[in-house]
Formats: sequence, structure tokens, C-alpha cells
Amino acid sequence: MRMNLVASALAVVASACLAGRAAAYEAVAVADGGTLSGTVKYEGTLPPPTKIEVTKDPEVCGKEKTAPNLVIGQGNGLANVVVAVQATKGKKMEPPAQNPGFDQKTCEFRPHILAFPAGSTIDVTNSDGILHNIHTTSTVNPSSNQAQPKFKPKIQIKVEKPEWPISVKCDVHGWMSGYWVSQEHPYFAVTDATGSFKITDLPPGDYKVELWQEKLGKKTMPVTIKAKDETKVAWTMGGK
Ligand SMILES: [Cu+2]
Repeated sequence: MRMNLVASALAVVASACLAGRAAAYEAVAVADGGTLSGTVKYEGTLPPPTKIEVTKDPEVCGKEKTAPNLVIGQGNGLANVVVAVQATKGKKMEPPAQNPGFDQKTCEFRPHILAFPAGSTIDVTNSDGILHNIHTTSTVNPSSNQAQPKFKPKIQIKVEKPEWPISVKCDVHGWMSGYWVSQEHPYFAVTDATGSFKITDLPPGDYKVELWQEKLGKKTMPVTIKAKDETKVAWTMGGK
């Protein structure tokens, strides 16, 4: 009996170690999934927008830009927040029907935050007709550094493994910035211009949800998802 107890205690420790090392996502059928929806709003006194002086190619880029690192919309809705449920099992991640697109237009990356399933091939386009040089900084995936002159309209970059945020810059225009978010499961979203998001088909249960905004950092919120029900949240990030 005592030996059994010791053995099962060891087994628990061993499996905990394995979980800690691998923490692999398990794809299962989700018949009674729930929805997480809501908003992320900026809390506190609104900061004035940061202006960026354009120092190159103003005929295409414009003369001045507003920094994209803190975009606050109507009702203080916070755009471009990555909302990632820390799920360990659930729906199988389906590859996107179309390659996610990442454009360079008026010397800005569009979208500013691109979230996609790991294994996606990103179609990097250049709508500007001037030289850009996309430069990603990865630690898990290979980084990419490629010039894209106007006669080279599309570059394809495959992002094999989950990793986020991956910083994206342009080596020609120092103000251009964006982020890629490569996820191993489908339970993530990026807030829209009003700070809204929606994540569906979550297996019922208690979760931690990670919020990430490039300037404000990370925040973790708990939620409970109920079968075939919608959990609505109103979260805040930011100032005091
Ligand atoms: Cu550029």
C-alpha cells in the first residue's frame, strides 16, 4: 500500500515534469463549446498621440505619422491587443484557407498586428512601389531580412512554430513597425478599432487569458467558460 502511494506520487511528479517541459496542445472534438467576447479599454488619462517625423520618401509615406504603438478608439477602446486564452486542449488548429497577408502601404505595416496559426505562410506585399526591407526578429523561428524593391511584389515567409510577439521592422524606414503572432491553437484574437474581440468554441472550464499590448505590456485575466454560453468581459489596461 505504502509502495503504491510512493509510486503514484512519483508518477504525478513525473507527469508534472513532462507537462512542464512539453505543455503540448491537445486537439479534441468540442461539441459544447462556449464563447468569450468583450472589450479591452484604456484606463486612465488619455495620452496625447505620439507624432513620428517622416525622414524618407515623403511623397509616398506622407510628411508625418502617428505612432501605431498605442491606438485608442471610440469609448477608449484599445486596438491591437492580443488576447490569447491559455488553453491546453480544444479545437484542432485549421490552417488558414488563404495565406495571411501583410502589406506595406504608405510606409506602414498593414495590419499592424498580424495573428495567424503556426505553420502559416505570410504573403508580404509592397503596395508602395518603393524599396522596403522587411526584417523580423525571432527567437524560436528563423529571423527574416529581405529587401523588397518595387519589381518584387510578393515575398513569402513561412512561420513554422508558435512564437509571439515577433517584432517586424523595415530597415529602410526606421519608424515602420509591426508584430506577428504565431499561435499553436485557435483560441486567440486581436482587438479591433473599438477594442472588441470574440473567441468561439472553447471547451467549458476555467482559463487564464493573456492580454498583450506592445506599449502597456502583459496582463493575465481569469475567465470561466460555460457550455454553449457566452462569457462577456470588460477588461482594462493602461494608465492610472
Ligand atoms: Cu520601408
